[in-house]
Formats: sequence, structure tokens, C-alpha cells
Amino acid sequence: MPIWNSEIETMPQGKLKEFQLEKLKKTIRYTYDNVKFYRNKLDSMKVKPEDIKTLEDIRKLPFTTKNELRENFPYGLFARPMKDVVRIHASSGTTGKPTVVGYTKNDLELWAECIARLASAGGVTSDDIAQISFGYGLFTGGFGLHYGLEKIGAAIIPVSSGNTERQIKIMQDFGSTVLICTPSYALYMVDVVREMGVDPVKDLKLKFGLFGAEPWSESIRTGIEKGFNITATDNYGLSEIIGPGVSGECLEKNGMHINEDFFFIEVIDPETGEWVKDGEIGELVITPLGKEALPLFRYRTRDLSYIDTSKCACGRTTSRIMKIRGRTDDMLIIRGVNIFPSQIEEVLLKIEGVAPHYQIVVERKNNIDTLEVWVETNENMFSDEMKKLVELEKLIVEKLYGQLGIRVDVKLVEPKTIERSQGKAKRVIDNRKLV
Ligand code: DLL
Repeated sequence: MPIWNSEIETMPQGKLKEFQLEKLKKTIRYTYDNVKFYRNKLDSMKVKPEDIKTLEDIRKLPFTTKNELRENFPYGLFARPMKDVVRIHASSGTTGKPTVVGYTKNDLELWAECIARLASAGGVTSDDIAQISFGYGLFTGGFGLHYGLEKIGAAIIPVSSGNTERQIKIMQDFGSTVLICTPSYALYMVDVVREMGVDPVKDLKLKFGLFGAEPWSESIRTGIEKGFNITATDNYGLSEIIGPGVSGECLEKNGMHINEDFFFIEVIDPETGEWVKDGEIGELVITPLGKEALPLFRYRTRDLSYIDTSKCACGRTTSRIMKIRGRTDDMLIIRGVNIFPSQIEEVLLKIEGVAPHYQIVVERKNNIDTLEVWVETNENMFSDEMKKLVELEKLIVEKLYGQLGIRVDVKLVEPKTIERSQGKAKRVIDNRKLV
């Protein structure tokens, strides 16, 4: 598979670091000069842009949090007047105000370049017909992928999310070769394909899938790959930084190559804010390099992962973000034990008879937190005798105990009981907040 921008993507790490430093210095100067919020912050800390002489010096700069973006709602952190801003997106804002992000023409160009690289790495070429089933709208998924794929020269079907049977019809009639959406939506489509009696090998032309925007385990990847007979790659990003395009997997499927000329990424201990040792898991902190409308310093993503700097067999030299393990704010503390939904998914999807659909329900009863896992069984299992179901339930409880260290309640539910998602799946229902 050709590398989209081999000059950058195969640049020796040392040279890449020099390039990053040069861009970082410029970004800090630019941001200081154009965003009052940062100027005040740096002045109050007595830090000057010139104090940043090495990449390590970035630690002299303050972090930026989602709350600070909210406090400056909607355009307070923009570095450019609205006449230069040509696009606005926003995060969903399920809790409180949404965060609003803006792009200049150059930012859109930079964004399309990032997507072109990750889509090429995921197997897409100008011969492809790409069905974009991410929502088009304020969410960055649809439009983000759109312009990068257009840059590659793929034929885009901008179908957006929803109306799943129609999605499958379009896939069949238009001969889509690439599917682009959230992994949970792709998995849902796999079920609908089966129900419609469509044969993924004979009736569809799909070859590749580019999936992202939410955590997904290797078992989900296998489910999608087998269900559609495709190769599925993961890509990561977030609205505040750009949207999709921060990083994406190549066909080696071994971590997401970072567009390091555009993003400087640190991994910190979320408690202390200090850098973790190389290769250790921590919170990703991202500084975009060279963005014009919304240049942020050291944005706290709350996403947990680690970075692998070893050389990849694909020939790219860029470092890779390994699968996102969860978010610092995803972590559930149940009777003093830290639990990530991804740990539960890992256990469930390895158990025979369990469908890849589950929901975690947290309650507070008499001041004690309880966690219940609702697990969908697959069709065969459900029609089986009661004894088998009781055994399955017991097995799940034991396996979860082995992984989590505490006993949680498990409830088996009929196939298709758990709500399917056409965007990002909501795996956890935390009823404690309502009390
Ligand atoms: O989800 C941007 C995006 C769109 C990425 C399409 C990839 C594809 P937000 O809605 O702002 O932006 O949500 C960002 O989603 O902080 C992560 O917690 C999560 N996330 C995004 N990609 C991945 C991934 C888009 N590949 C938040 N794996 C991020 C795990 C992901 N989590």
C-alpha cells in the first residue's frame, strides 16, 4: 500500500522531533500573541514563549481542560477573527455546554491531509467507493473523513448515520468498497446484513473499514471483519484538537500512527500531571502544531493509552498510539475498586454464547454502589435449555470476578434487547448521578 506523504511519514524520528520543536515554538508564539486567555495565563506564571527551547520545555506551559473551553464558550479561545473562520463544529455536550471548535481554510487543508494519510494507511485509494456512515453535522466524524477521502480521490457516498436497512441497500446497489462509521454501528450493520439475507461475500464489495470515535476491543474488530469480510482499522481524534485525524492504524493493525508533524503528544500521570516513563500507560495530552483558528496548549484528553515508538513493519517511522483503554472519567469506582468498561468488554466477548452487546448499569442502594452487567446471549444460546443459561451466567460472574477482583451482578437478556447505536455506543448507565 502506498504511503500518502512518505516525506513526513517515513522521516527519521530525530528529524521529526526537530521539525516538531520548530513548529511548537512558532505555535506558542502565535497563540500567545493572538489568544488573550493564554497570554494572561502565561504572564501570571511568568513564562514567556522564548522559554520553550526544547520539546521537554513544553512542561513549563499550563494544561488546557475541557472546562476552560466551556468557560470561554463559544469563541473565546479562537485566535482568528470570524472572517477567517470557515467552519464550525461542536462536541455533543451531553454534560453542560458543548465545546465549540473553529477552522480556517488552512486548518481544513491540514485536516484533510491528516485524514488522507490515515485512510491510505487503512487501504483506501482513488479506486474506492467510500460509504461514510458517520453523522454529518456538528459532530466532526462525517465532514472530517469526507474531505480527506475526497483528497485521495475516492468516490464518496455521504450517507450519514441512521436508517440501517437503507445503508445496506446502498452498500449493495452502489458497490461500496469502504465503510466508515463507529465500530458499534458497524457491528449493528453486521446483524442487519444477516437479517436481510445479504451475503457479504457475494452481494457486497466491501474491502476495508475505517472505524473510530469510541473504544472498541479486538473481539469487536474480529466480529466486524468476519461479518463483512473486510480489514478494519482504528483511528482516533477529538473535536477540541481537530476531530478524526490525530492518528490512524495501517494494515499492520498494531497501533495508530500519529501525524506527528501536526500533533505533539505527551503521556502523563493523570494524578500528578508528570510525564510517565516511555511506553507506560497514562493520559494523552495533545498540543496541535500549526493550527490557526483554535491553537490549544497541552489539552487534557482524559483518554488513557500508551505510545509505541518502535518501527512499524509498514515502513512508517511515526510513533503509534496503542488502543485507547478508556477515559479517566469512564472509570467506575465500585466499592473501592477501579473498573473500566473496557475490562468488562474484554471478558464478555471471549465467552462463547455471548453476543457483542452489553450494558453496564450502576446504582446506589443503601449507600452501596452496585454494578450490574446486562449481557445479550446469541440466538442459539437463548433457545437452549434453562440449565445452560444458568451455567453461562455463573461462568460470566466468575470470569468477571477474575478480571475485576469484585463480584458483580450479571443479567442475561434476550437477543436484540440492548439498544443498538448508530453513532457512539452508550455502554454505561450510571443511575447514581440521578439520586
Ligand atoms: O469522536 C472524533 C472522531 C470522529 C474520531 C471519527 C475518529 C473518528 P469527539 O466526539 O470530540 O470526536 O470525541 C472524542 O472520543 O476523546 C475519545 O474518548 C473517543 N475516541 C475517539 N476516537 C477513538 C478511538 C471524535 N479510535 C473522544 N478509540 C475521544 C477510542 C476514541 N476512543
